[in-house]
Amino acid sequence: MALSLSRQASRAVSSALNANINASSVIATRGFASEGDTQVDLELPRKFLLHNLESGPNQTIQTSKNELLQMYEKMVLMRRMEIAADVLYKSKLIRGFCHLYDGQEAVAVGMEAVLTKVDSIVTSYRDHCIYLIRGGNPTEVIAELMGRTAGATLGLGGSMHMYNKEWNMYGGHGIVGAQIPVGAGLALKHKYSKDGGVSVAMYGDGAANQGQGYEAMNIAAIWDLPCIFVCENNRFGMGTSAARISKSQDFYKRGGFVPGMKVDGMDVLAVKQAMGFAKEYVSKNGPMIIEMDTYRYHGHSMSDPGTTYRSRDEINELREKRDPIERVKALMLEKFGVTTPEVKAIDRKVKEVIDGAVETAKASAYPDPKTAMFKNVFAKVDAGYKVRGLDSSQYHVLPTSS
Ligand SMILES: Cc1ncc(C[n+]2csc(CCOP(=O)(O)OP(=O)(O)O)c2C)c(N)n1
Ligand SMILES: [Mg+2]
Repeated sequence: MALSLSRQASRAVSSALNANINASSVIATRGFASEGDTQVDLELPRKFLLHNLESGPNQTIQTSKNELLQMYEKMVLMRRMEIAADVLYKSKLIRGFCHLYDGQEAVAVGMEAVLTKVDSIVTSYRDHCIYLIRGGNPTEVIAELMGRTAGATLGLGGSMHMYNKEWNMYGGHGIVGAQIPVGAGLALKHKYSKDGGVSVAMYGDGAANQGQGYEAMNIAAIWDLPCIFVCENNRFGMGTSAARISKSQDFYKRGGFVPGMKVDGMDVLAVKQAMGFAKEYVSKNGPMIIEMDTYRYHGHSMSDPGTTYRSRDEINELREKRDPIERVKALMLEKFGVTTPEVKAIDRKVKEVIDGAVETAKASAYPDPKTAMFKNVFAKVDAGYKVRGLDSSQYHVLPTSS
């Protein structure tokens, strides 16, 4: 899959930006900008749609050249990593489940521009880029996909179960919708411990039809939990379009009494603005839904070519008109004085990082079968292994030789 779009596509994206800029010199305090960056006011092209809210995020956002460069680099890193995974899968170096995130990069990057590591995230099986943006590196992701010990979970979890407690990244869940109540539970933790954090529970348009999400929203609303329910509406659940299975596709309204916002999930700055608003809102008032209007370029997983239930024209149109990477690139080139060689230098750097990650992952060993079988499942006791978490009246000891 080509990383960059045609010049014509770039132009289409840039005219869609409709950016109205005023330069001002303000010290950056948030996002990926650094202190002293010149901040610029930008008008966000797409209006936020609101549900049960008197007012929403400001349509004007402040950003800087530095912040955009960083957002661009992070999104290109994700895109290249997922494309590398596609290639490795087709060479049979990755097997089993593998759900790619390309197309949806602006959601991950825009959210993380606001969140801190005190905040928690829990997501579905489409987790590679969430792991990456929370603090992981491409070697850990690619090695995990290949089942190697250099992987995020030492090659034991695989594509759907990337996790890191240190950065409050709670996975990686294969059961559709099951992570939503976990997200509400994490919000309870934040409220109970008064650590100032919020919880982000991510789910898809398909998962939005699951009952447990609404149970979680109810309890989060009753207890005023600082939970942001992020519905990534990428228009499909496997090969079924949201239109076929969702009586209402206004996912931001589906919480009823829970306020919601619909956001252009292909615009990293809009996502950042919405997240900033939501973080403040849920910390004071209890939960909120953000529906991210986004699109997945790949099929549902590697076993789905993704072309039988949607047309190539639809995919191409999305890529040409709304690609999140091209949008930021056009903005930087046209309004922030970034040059094409600067952009190309980032692209080259990212390519080297991903090529290096693939090589390191390939050189990494598979887990020792005994470790893979027993670690985190069984605990060593004198006579052999026992199931972790059970007391001696409840388990039979497995002899070491088994
Ligand atoms: C409880 C449950 N039902 C069905 C499945 C099979 N399944 C896996 S992904 C998926 C579609 C989910 O779509 P969506 O929530 O829109 O997320 P996306 O894959 O688009 O990110 C289904 C039905 C499952 N894993 N768990
Ligand atoms: Mg979906």
